[in-house]
Amino acid sequence: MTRLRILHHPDPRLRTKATPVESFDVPLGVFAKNLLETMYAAPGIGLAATQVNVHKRVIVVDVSEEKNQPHTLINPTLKTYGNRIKGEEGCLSVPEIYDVVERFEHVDVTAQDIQGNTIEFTAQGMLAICIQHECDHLDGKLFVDYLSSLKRGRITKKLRALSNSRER
Ligand code: GNR
Ligand code: NI
Repeated sequence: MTRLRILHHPDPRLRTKATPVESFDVPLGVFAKNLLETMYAAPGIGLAATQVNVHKRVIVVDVSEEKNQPHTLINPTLKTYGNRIKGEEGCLSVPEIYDVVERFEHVDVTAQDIQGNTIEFTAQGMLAICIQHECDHLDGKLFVDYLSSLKRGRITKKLRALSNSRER
């Protein structure tokens, strides 16, 4: 059981664009397992490698009630379509902040599994929202980027103060 450390906004490392996974080796499997454990422990419904300072294109999600439907997606690409739906989002890298973000209702996902096999599926609802949120992380994007600059500025200031108070 290894819990990885989650970076908090405004840490500049969260802005790194992740690079594709090329080796589907044992260390990748170990990392994916640790990412999933870290997500469940947090607790969260998704986690991207970027958030634990690993800049490779790996995400994990589990939106099930029972927490028994993990998806590990390597090198995910999305085709989004349909209506835009508003939902309240939070992020483990933006602690204690929740706000409404618009996402697409549907996504076609193409990714690889831990062995490098191609997987394709369609998602909607919370799974679609979560996958869009996680894929944004891999491109260095956070949900607060969709908010007004006024709101984002307030959030950044608040989290900076919080991290300073924890350091000292
Ligand atoms: O745990 C999480 N909940 C959540 C709720 C609404 C929309 C997205 C999310 S993802 C978040 C975990 C996280 O930060 N993943 O990157
Ligand atoms: Ni997040």
